[in-house]
Amino acid sequence: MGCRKNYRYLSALERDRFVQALHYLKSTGVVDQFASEHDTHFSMGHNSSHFLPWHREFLRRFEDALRTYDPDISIPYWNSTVDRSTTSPLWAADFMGQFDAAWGLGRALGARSSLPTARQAHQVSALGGYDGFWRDLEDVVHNPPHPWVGGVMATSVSPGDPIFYLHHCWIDMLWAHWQVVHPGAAFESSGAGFGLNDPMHPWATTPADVIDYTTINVYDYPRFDTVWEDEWTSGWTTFMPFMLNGAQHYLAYKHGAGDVDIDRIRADGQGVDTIWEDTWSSGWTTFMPFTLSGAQHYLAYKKGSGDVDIDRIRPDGLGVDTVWEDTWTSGWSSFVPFLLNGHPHYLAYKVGSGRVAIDRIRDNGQGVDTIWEDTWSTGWTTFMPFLLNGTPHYLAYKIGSGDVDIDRINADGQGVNTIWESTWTSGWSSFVPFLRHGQPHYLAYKIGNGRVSVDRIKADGLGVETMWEGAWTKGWSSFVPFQLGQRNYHLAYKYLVGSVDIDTIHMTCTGIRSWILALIASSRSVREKLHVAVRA
Ligand SMILES: [Cu+2]
Repeated sequence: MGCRKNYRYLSALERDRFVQALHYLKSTGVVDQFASEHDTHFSMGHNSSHFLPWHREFLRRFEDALRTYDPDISIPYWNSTVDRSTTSPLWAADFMGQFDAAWGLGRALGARSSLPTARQAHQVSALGGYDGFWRDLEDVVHNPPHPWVGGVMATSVSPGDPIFYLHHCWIDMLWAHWQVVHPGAAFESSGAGFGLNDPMHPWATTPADVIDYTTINVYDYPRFDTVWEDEWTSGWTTFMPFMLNGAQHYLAYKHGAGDVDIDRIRADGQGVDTIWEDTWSSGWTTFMPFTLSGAQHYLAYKKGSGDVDIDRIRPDGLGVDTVWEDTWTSGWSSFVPFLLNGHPHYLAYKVGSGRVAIDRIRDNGQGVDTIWEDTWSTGWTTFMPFLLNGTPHYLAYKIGSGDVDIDRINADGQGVNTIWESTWTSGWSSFVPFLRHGQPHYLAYKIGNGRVSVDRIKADGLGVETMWEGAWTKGWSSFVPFQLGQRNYHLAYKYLVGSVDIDTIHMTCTGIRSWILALIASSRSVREKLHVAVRA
């Protein structure tokens, strides 16, 4: 039992150990044996309902062989719908790149065929029956990467190229995910000799023996499960999350009507309870939360009129009190909160003029002081704050042009430094931050076509890596990220139709690891038993 991860989540040690084990198995002839077995029994493992279980068993056996070199190895996976570049770290000399010349693989990356798309993978995964699922998974998603890599990988001895195992690990993961999402879908035989209890030559193993992937390995990848859904009125424009008395709350506001609610999210994530409601003037465009002396506050601003308030949320959540008000110039479109030396600050930006300022909120909440000002280009629509090595950063994005930056806020609050810039496709409308394995990640979403991506910020802040991509329905306008226990959630809402749901982001391997750690902490004898079980 192990944790199969995206190869990008391998530590340097795990990566090197995997590479060394591959070289070891090549030197002992095992790699060539596996390639020859795949060739000999090609018709057993392809174009039939045995395709998925046959390769699951094939991978399990190869993984067992790798574990004779080091028992902690699990095969990592390559998601070819997101990792599409021939200059990806996948093909670097310290990883898969070194095998091309060393093993005479004759690869020609990208010369023939093209990789499957996230939308194709999503469409296949949405199929309800096993018979349709395996056929399209094999044909549409599994086949193209073989000729895309080229050389040995494009032939029936493809397991002679180690990328085969990373590719098939991902295919197996898609099957595992499909099994979780379609618990009632039965195995369907494609013909005589390919049933649930028919042996998969050259082994006596049957599909029934491997149908439960959790008895073999678990997969580590972001998975979104809806835990609650409902229909609300349409028109909620703002959701400002905050914590009160240990519970997750948010303030919801309708820009058009002025309706305002304070809702509490239930401790199990199964819904929300409105604890206070009122009607305010319309037109508030920003609610930026911060804490002062342990009390939850926010700055509210109307982009149209320039009206600004600092309000304090009552300790019981039953309403708010205005502690300061003023009128500013109109047009401030973004407020990015951060802490400097424990004091709440924010960066404010006008999308129309490019005007930018860093302000410090006074300790008594009675107003703000501007400590830096500048003028940038216009058009930045998103600023997603995150911490890297304890220092406030943000990712800035222009929905119109796709320009993207990662900036670091200077320690004295006197401006920012751009540490990375690039250009993406246009149209990303939401960036929802969360932590995974202690590293900043975010979910990015396009309201126009439903495209969704989970990206990780690189440890040095010099760019991001896409870990997963998919397709949801269009029209989600607000995402409220929050945590319950160790688990990440978000509440998602569609402004136009009022649909709302709460999704949880699963982190399978982390869950298992923390379960094991809890057991280890609980007793020494359990630890000894567990040690035996984990090794077994
Ligand atoms: Cu294959």
